[in-house]
Amino acid sequence: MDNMSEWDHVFKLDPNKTITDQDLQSVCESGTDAIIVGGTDGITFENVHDLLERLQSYDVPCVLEVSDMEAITPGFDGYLIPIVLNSQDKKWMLDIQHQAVKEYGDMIDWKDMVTEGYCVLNPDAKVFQHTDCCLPKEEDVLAYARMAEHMFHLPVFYLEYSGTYGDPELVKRIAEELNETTLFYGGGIHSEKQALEMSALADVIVVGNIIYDNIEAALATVQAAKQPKDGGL
Ligand code: 1GP
Repeated sequence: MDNMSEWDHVFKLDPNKTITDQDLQSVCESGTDAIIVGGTDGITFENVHDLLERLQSYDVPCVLEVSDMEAITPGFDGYLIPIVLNSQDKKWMLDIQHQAVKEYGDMIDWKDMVTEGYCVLNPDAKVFQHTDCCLPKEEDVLAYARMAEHMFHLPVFYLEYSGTYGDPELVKRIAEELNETTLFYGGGIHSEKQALEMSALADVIVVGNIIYDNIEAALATVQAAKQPKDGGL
């Protein structure tokens, strides 16, 4: 997990969704910087383990975004621990992480663990409802970003629009604010043009759903994200 600050593009695979061997191969050999395994619904030890086994044929780094303690599976290159900053329930910021450390603290290899400060901005997203989020205003998002960097020193701040394309102006404002913390943007990237736009602003773009809807469009986002950051549109 040492080189995460060098990532531009990651694919997020949902263990609860079906992907053919051919599409999985295309995703893994696409030139993406890493595969994140994660999702909100139906994540089990079995489906995470099955997907990891298939991914292990490829060289691409694979990290597990832990959404359910029961699904923590050994063998990943790293573990992302979400902390949902705009949740109204401290369970999603502190309590489940506390439980996980209490149970597995002796076994955790801390250098492979990265915490992500999530700010969820699509009220229709499953993750928004599941983690009982409130919709922050722009000034609130800015404050969360500042807290992530200056108060909590989180390695990652994640603007999560899962399922819908976000507001580039807001992403730009947050990107300008963060220096040490890596900015992830995820949500609704379905085309090369969108990938170019968001990757010119955020450090890392996360591409999810389109993998399952249009594999060619998904693959086209990789090269777009590899353009120089000041390339723009
Ligand atoms: C979801 O941010 C990722 O957690 C990617 O979003 O599935 O909308 O591409 P999409």
